[in-house]
Amino acid sequence: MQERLQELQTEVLQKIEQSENLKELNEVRVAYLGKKGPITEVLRGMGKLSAEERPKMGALVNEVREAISVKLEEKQKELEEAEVLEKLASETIDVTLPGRPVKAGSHHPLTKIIEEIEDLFIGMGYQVAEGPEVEKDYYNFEALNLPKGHPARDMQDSFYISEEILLRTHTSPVQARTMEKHQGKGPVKIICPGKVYRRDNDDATHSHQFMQIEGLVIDENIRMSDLKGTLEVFAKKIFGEDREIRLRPSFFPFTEPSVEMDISCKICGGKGCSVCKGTGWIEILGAGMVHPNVLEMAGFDSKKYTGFAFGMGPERIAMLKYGIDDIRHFYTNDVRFLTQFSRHEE
Ligand code: 2NM
Repeated sequence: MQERLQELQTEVLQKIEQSENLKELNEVRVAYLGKKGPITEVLRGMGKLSAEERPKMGALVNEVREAISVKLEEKQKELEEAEVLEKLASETIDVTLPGRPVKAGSHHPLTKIIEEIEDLFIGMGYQVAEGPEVEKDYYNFEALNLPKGHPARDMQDSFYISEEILLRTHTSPVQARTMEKHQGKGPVKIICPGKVYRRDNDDATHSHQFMQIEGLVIDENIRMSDLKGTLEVFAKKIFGEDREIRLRPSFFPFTEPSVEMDISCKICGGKGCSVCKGTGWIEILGAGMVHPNVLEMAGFDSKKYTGFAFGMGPERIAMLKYGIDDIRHFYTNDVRFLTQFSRHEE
């Protein structure tokens, strides 16, 4: 029995020494010192010993167990320390390495031009007004002097949802709604940016969905000269102080008289090139004095109040300002296009 114990001790101590990690060490502990282990077995066999042998043997077993425990504890400490060191080594970070750059997004070029135009008009005392994109026929056409059967409201040109509901074809219904809210009392001074929809085939200069910005001023004694001065300030602020403007007579159902505004071509300096098609002038917006029918339908006394209105396409403004050749660039969101505007005049 004594020999068996000696053997066991040598064997266990060796196994402990050979353990490479805490899991293995614990397996050794369980295998040799556990209830079903060989040491317990030796203890059980002590019942067969004589009265003299028993205490001697008992002392020896304790000695062996003590030796194993001490060795186990030593090894446990050693392995624990090794594990901590290994963890520290594997988690080392080099704080001197350069950081990974964070890719910041940028404002969409259309958002930028719209906000620039909004800011310009806010600076002149305008308020920004918005309204629904799904609109009543009444506000989109009727209230704007486009009665049923008018050629400019061809069913083929609009997205109708029902007989009386459609996707707005311009932002003018927002202005009709705002005028109505004023209950015949001026002044009204608003700028209306937003999405509009038309049944067009998409190409380089047309899109079935695009943006519009319209302005409206109503007060007593508003004259054509107020419109012209306002548009001149706008053109010079957006395109540069060196630009000239000119107004040409035109027609819109909701304004009378109506005009279109051109700016002088910067590319050729007025001599004529492909952008201005040889004329030296580039068309950028439509405008006019609000038609008395429009004022009256919205509840304004057209003998007391007059007003001017204008409308433009921010896509076209941005295309001219930044030299963009295809309107579809605004909607396809190619980052090679979008990132070109990330540092513009910031
Ligand atoms: C344009 C051209 C001319 C316009 C008129 C109105 C309203 F609602 F006040 F009558 N809003 N917008 C207008 C006038 C729009 O876009 C080319």
